[in-house]
Amino acid sequence: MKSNRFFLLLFVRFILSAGSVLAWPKQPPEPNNPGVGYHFAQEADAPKEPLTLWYRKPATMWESEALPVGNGRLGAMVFGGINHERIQLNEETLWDGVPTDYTNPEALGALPDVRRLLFEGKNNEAKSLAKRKMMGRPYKIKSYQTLGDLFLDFPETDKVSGYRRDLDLTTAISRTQYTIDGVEYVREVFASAPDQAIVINLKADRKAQIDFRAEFSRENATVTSDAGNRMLVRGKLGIDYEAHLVPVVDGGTVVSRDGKLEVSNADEVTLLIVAATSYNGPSDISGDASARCAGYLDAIGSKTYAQIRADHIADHQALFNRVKLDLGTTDAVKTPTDERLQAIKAGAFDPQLEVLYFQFGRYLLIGSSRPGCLPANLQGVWCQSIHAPFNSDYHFNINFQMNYWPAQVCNLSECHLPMFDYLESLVESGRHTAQVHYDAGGWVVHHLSDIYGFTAPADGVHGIWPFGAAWAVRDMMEHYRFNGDREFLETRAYPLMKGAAGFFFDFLVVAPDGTPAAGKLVSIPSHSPENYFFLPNGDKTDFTYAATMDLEIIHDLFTGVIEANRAIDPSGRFDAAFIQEVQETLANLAPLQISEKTGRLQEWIEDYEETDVDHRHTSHLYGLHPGHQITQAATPELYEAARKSLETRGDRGTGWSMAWKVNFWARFRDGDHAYVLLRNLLTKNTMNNLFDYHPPFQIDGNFGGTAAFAEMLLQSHDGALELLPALPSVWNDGSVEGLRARGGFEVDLEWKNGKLKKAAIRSLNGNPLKLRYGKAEKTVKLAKGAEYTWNGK
Ligand code: FUC
Repeated sequence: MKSNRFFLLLFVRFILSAGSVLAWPKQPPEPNNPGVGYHFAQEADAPKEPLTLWYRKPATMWESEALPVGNGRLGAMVFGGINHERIQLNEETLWDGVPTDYTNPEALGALPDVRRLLFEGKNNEAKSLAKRKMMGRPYKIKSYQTLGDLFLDFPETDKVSGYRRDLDLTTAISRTQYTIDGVEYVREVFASAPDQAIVINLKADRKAQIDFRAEFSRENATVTSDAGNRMLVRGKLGIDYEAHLVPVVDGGTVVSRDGKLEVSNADEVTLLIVAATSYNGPSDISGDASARCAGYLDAIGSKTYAQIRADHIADHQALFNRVKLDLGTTDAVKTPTDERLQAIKAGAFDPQLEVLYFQFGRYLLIGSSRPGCLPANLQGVWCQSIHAPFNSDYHFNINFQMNYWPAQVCNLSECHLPMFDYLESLVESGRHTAQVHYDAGGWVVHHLSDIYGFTAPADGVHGIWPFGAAWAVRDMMEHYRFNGDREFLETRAYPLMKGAAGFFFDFLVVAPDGTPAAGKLVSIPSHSPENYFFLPNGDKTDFTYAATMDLEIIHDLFTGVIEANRAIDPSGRFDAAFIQEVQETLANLAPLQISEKTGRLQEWIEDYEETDVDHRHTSHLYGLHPGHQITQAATPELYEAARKSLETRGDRGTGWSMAWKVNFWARFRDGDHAYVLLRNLLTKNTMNNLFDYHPPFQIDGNFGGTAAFAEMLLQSHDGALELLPALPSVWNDGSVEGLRARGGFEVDLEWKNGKLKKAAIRSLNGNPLKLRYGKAEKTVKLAKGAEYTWNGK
C-alpha cells in the first residue's frame, strides 16, 4: 500500500510540476506491433553461447523487450521484427536545453532565516521560504532525447520458421534469424566502438534475397537523400544533431529518394549509421555535427563488414572477458530468457540466469560508458523518448553513483573514467553555485544534473541537497584504491575531492544551544533523500538539518581526502593547513546516533518517526555501503543499529533500492538474506530484456545488482580482502575469475559445498596483501605481477 501511495504521490508531483510536459511516465506510442500475426512453423534451436539473451518472438515493447547495443556514445534498441523492423537510436549528447546560469541570487539572502527556522523546529516554514527563494532559476532541466527510429519494411509474410532473436553478451551482437520459404535470413546489429557506428548487416543463405525499404523517423528532424544513397538526418534543439546512414549493398539495386531507401534483390546489405551533435562541453555547443559525422565515415573508409565486425568483437572482448562467473549449470539455458524469468517467478532456481544478469550489468556499462564519452545516465545511453522519465538525467542522490558501483570490482576500470571527466566538467558551475547560494568556497552539485553544467537546486525543495559532488568524488578515491594510479590521484582526484570538501568548511554551522547537536558542526539545510518524517506536532516534512547521510558523506569525503593526502605525501607536509582544517572539522562534526526507542541507526538529527517505514531510500546506511565508516570490527554498535534499520525497511523497493539492499546484506555477511533481495530484484524488478524496472526502466538497478554479486563474493573495504563474505547457501559450488580488489589485486575464487577451495590473487602494484576467509587471516608479501594461492586455512 505504502509504495502504491509513493507512486501516486510521485505521479501527482510530476503532473503538477511538469507544466505542459506530462513527463512521467508518458512515452511515445509503441509502433505497429511487429510480433503479432506470424505463424512460426518451427522453433529455432537455443543459442550455443550461454551468455545470450534470446527470444522466440520479435519485441513489441521498447522498454521491456527490445535488446540494447551500445558503444558508450551511440546506442540502439533492436526489436527483431520480421515484416517490420524498428531500430531505435541514441547519441549520448542529444539533450534538450542550453548552457544557462541557473543560480538564484536570492538564495543567499534567505539562507540565515531558513537556518533559524530549522533550528527553531519550524521545518515547514523554513521549507516554504526555501521553496520561494532558494531554488535554481529555472529549477528544471530538460530531457535527454532519442535520436530517432530506423524502420525497415520487408515483403509481408506470415510464414516463418526457426525464428530467434538474441543478444550474445560475449560478442555484443544482436542477431535476428528466421526462415521463409526455405531461405534463411540473418540480421546482425551492433554498436562498434572502434568504428564509432551502429552497424546493421542483412544476409540470406541464397543470393538476391534481401529486399526492404528503409525510413527514418524523428520528431522535428528533416530526412533527406544525399550522394551515394546516403540518408541524412538533421535537427536542432539548443544543439544541432545529425545522423548519416550509408548503405553498402552487394548485388541487386538500391534507390534513394526523399530520405527513403529501397533495396531490391541484394545478396547482402550493411547499413552504417554515424551520428553526432554540436556539443563540445557544458558551456559550448558550437561544434560541427556534420563534420563529425563525415569524420567518422572517413575513418571507416572502405573497411568491409567482416573487418568492422571482427574489430568490434575484439574490442568488446578485451573488456568483457576479464570476469567469468560460474554458479552451476542447468538445462534452463535451452529455454528463452523471458520464459526463464517466468520460471524463476514461479520458484525455479536458475543459476545461469543469475550469471546472465550479472554479466548483463557489465555489458551495459561497457555499452554506455567508454573513455572519452559522457557517463551512463538514468537509462545508460538508451532512451526512446522526447520527454524521458526523470529526463533520463544524472540523479546524484543515489542513481548516478550506483551506475558506477560495478566499475572497479567487476574489472571495468576504464568504464569509470567518463564519470570523472563529467565531474570535472561540473566544477566551474559548481563553484559558482557554491558561491551564489551559500557564499561558500569549493564546489557543489545538488541532487541532479544534466550535460549543461546544472548544479543548482532542482525540482523541489528536496533538491536543496548540496551533497551530490561530495558523494560522487568518492569514486575518484576508489579509482585510486583499486588501481594505485598516483598521478590520477594527485592531478585529478585530489583537486576535486579538496574542492568538494572545502565547500563544507563554509556550509557547516555550529548548532546553537538547546538543539540536539548543540556546539557541533551541522549541515543545514538538508534532507535524508527523499524521505519524510513526523514532526512532534504531527506535521510531515522532509526538510531538516544534519541528516545522518550528510554526516556520513562528509566523514567519507574528509577521511578520503586525508587518505589521499597521505598517499601523495606520507610526510604530511603537502597541503598541511588544508588537511588540518579537514581534521578539525571532522572532529567537531555532529555524531551518528542510535535511537533509544528502537535501537536503529537514527536517520535524522532527532529521533523522528518516518512516514514511510519501508521507504525506498535507505540513505542513513551510506556509512555501511558504499561508505566504510560502519563496520563490524570498528563500530560494532552502529553496525548492529544499521542492521535493525535495514530489517525495518524490509525486503521490497524500487529496482535500485532492492539492489542497494543486496549490497547492504552482503556487508552484513548474510548471504542468504542478500540472496532473498537478489531474487526479489530478478523476479519483481527485472523485465524480459533484463532491463531494471524501477519502474519505469532505470539502469541503476542493473548496475547496483551486478555490483552486489561481486560484493557477495569479495569485499575489500575493511583493510583486508575478504573472500566469499556473503555466499548464499544456494550457490553451493562455483567459481569466479577476474574480480578486482582495493590495493590493486585481481582475484579468482573457487568454492565447493559452500567452502572456499582455492583463491588465486595476482598483485597489480606489489602492495602487501591481507586475506580473510571467515575467521582465518593471512598476510602475504606479494611482488607486483606475482600470484598467491590460498585455500582459506
Ligand atoms: C530519485 C529516486 C527515485 C528515482 C529518481 C530518478 O529521486 O527517489 O526513485 O530513482 O531518483
